[in-house]
Amino acid sequence: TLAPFTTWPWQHWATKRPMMAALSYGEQSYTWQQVSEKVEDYAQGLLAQGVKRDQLIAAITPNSLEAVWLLLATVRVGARYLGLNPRFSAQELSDLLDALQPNVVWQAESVDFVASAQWQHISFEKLNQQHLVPVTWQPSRAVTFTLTSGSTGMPKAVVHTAAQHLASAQGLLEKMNYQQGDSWLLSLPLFHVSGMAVVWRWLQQGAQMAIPAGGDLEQELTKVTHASLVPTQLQRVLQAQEQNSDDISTSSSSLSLKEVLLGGAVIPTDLTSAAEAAGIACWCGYGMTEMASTVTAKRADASNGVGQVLPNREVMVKDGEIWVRGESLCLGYYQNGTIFPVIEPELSVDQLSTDAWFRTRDLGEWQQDELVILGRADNMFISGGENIQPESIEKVLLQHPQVLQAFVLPIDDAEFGQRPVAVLATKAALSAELEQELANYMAKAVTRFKCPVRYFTLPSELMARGIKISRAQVQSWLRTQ
Ligand code: 4YB
Repeated sequence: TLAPFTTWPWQHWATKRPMMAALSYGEQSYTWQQVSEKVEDYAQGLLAQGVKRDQLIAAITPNSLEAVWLLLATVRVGARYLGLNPRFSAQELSDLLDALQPNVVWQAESVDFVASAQWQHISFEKLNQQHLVPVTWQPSRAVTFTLTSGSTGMPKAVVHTAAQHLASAQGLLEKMNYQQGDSWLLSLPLFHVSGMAVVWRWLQQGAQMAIPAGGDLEQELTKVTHASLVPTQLQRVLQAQEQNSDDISTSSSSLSLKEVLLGGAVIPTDLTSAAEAAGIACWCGYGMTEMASTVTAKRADASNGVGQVLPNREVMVKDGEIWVRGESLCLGYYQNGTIFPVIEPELSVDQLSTDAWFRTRDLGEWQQDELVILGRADNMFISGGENIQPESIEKVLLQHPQVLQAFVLPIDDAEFGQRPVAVLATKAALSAELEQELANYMAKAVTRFKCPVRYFTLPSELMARGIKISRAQVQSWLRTQ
């Protein structure tokens, strides 16, 4: 039951509710009418610079008002938007541009990287032409390429249509309550599916979206009703609140928040109960780029599951692995100018069928009607003949009051083949005493072979360059220790 858009969602809302607030950025705000006009302006600008339908526009930018205009204008002219993390190294960015061959590149002024002159750069020069944009609303057109980093190698570019994004949004919004007067903070990057999904929920619902204008997340959260957060962001917000708890004005500050959607990584129940106690209604989600974000969700409770499957998707657990499909499943991965199906090669009979399942490589099980994520198949290692699923140990470490983030990784061992070590972010610095305390705690909590044999401090240079710390990067840092 998708909202029957017969035109671009922003034009739909510009007709239905022209004067209603739609978008805000700091002190600036735009009604649906104004959003629609801006998108037309920027679309004209793109056409004037030679952008054509089906072309690929790479945007190297943090979240900004301009990034949102560019995204919508790209969709408007029938082209495709590819967001690139401005904090990638120059080498990584050049490699990605070489691999994906965008037709044009746009970089925010704040971005240091200088893309080679081989790429045509576009700008936001104002254009007063009144050309007709010769593209009509077709929900089945590919509109976005969203990068997803596998466990190794180059990130993959996941291709979605507008219909797939809207199906994802619509299904989630049957559970979460996001209405016309509500505002969802674009609190995660547009170059990641979690940020992209915020935009499509906004478009689906005709509600409001807020683009953060400053660097202070806690401050931004006081102005909105909804936000998408990874668990570490919520953790930092709660910590900041704790520190300000003497100050009445800030301690009650996040109470305009009605609902927060969490996801992207293990969501500790300690964290959600602390947030709920502070008056923040938490939703726990499980999703992935290929499915245009959330697949299952629930209101946070005492159990560590990720809830039930949302409308428009299906989940199957087969031999301990999670498989997914549905209306939000992407068209495929983009490589060498072609879109390849994301489904497994061994399922080639189904390859062209619309009901093929995507194998997530996440391990999971059903517990009392809800899905529980047990880790990723490719993280498993063997120590002295025993299978070790690092996430099961990380979960226990995270329950220790001093532990903020935990990675359990294998190191080579002459006797056991491999043994687990822990790389941690802790509240207080990791002293010999704290290490001993953790070792004692773990000895009581898990079987002997699962006890980390060493503890390391997570180096700050590995922390959050994107929205997640890459396990592969922690592993390669560990090799240098
Ligand atoms: C998990 C996990 C979980 C993902 N427990 N492992 O709109 C949203 O749904 C949203 C809101 C807030 C924050 C993030 C999101 C997302 O979209 C997250 C989607 C995502 O992380 N996509 S990804 O392609 O970068 O990674 C997918 C992988 O992440 C999954 O295959 C899992 O391994 C892991 N993951 N949610 C444990 N709740």
